[in-house]
Amino acid sequence: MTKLHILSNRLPFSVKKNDEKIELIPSVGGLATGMKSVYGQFEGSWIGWPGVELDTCTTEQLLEMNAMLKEEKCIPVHLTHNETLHYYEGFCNKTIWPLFHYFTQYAEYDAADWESYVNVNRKFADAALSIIGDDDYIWIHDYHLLLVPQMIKETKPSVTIGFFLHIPFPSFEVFRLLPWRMEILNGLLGADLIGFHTFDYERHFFSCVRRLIGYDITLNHINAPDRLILVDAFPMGIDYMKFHESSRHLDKQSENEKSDFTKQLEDFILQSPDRKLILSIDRMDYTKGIPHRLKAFANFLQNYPEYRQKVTLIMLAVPSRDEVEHYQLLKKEVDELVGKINGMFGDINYTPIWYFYRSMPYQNLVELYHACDVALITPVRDGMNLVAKEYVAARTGIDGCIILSEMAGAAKELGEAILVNPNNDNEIAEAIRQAISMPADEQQERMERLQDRIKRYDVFKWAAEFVNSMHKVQHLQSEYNTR
Ligand code: ADQ
Repeated sequence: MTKLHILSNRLPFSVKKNDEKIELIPSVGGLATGMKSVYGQFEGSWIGWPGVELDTCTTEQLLEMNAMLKEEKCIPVHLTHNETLHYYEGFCNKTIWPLFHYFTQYAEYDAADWESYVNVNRKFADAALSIIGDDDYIWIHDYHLLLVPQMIKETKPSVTIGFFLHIPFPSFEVFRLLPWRMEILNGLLGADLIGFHTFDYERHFFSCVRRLIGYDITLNHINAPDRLILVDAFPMGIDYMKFHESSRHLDKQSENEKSDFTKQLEDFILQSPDRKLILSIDRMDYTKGIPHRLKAFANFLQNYPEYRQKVTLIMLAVPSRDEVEHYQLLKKEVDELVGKINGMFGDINYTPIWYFYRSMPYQNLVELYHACDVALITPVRDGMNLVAKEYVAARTGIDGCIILSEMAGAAKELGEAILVNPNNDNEIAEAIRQAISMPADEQQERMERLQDRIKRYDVFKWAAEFVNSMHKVQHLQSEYNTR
């Protein structure tokens, strides 16, 4: 039987070490959910880093961890502290992440980080090569593993390799800044199918391939000397029904079934029923546009004093990559801005911004999506942005408004949202006013269309379409080779 293997930086489990005991915690992220659906149909393994550094484990812990992961069909790629420092924190998060999100001034070009990136990609490729059969499929994920397609293709050319990039692919003028641009492009071109969230990223990729490598491209086929490579847009979806049903459950639950969190939210809304709640949720990342968003909210309160006391911004920021300096500086800036705005516009009865710097359990996340009138999502760059889709799925009263940055991949699909330029504080302030005063029938009309679309192209459809295209590319390649 043909097998489909998955390769990603992290496994769908996090390993926790409690009092020397090993525990596997399943990941609830979109990728793990989507993959489970295709994973069940094929035999195969998931290859990735279990999330603990090799140097911190005893031999017994390592053996126990490997055995537990094997039960889950997971193959660990163990990384040392030095590797997480140079490969992950270094090349992935200080070079590729800022550059691909157009933060060219943040990108560092460090030869030691690059060397580590090559070595770790080789480790992942070797782990895959040790288990894949000649006719198997392998689906590689994201910017951590850009060199792996070529490394596998060179050793096992008959394997069908798919690669999906979860972040933007930048324009040629930005990509060309990378000292290792040729190695990265050639690494990716080892794949048979390359997927992006949007057509724009695909277009930028084609332009880099044309200008740097010189391959001919017809429609969405790259005509490489040895084979055809298919490139396409696969906008990632979410598990719509999971969010929608969880939210429906909130509508139906009795008073004593309600969580403390829901009761507190309801009490707060009851104190002032015409109060509007605006929700902001992201990882604490400079690409997410959090300082601009806060300044825009301050502009809104400044320009429309009649809404003071009546609008609260609930801002959740999940700690992320806090070992990297730019993230520490961002956290400081956000802390200060929240303090400044609350100090400026708040009083004993009114706190304009509720700020939580932590991860939230899924249930609380749904309760917030369910309770808030507006989602304010204004990244300066974002490959897709799943929060926007989760908010749509969790609206059961078919009302609610989204203010969405045009720089998020999701904007291509969510045309009924209020689209804004995330750098324009005044435009965002106006959008907030428009959202909280939008007539109910207009909200409903927009939300129904959004829900139809997000429901139809969910994460299961996304994963299935990618795998179908892996089948399709095999046929295209055999036609191409017999020409
Ligand atoms: P991210 O940059 O992490 O993903 P996003 O797509 O918004 O961004 O996904 C964040 C996920 O984290 C969502 O599922 C959300 O529910 C969850 N989350 C956010 N805040 C949380 C909190 N406080 N507590 C718990 N969970 C929280 C990368 C790319 C994106 C791309 C995705 C998928 O940067 O552009 O959409 O991959 O391809």
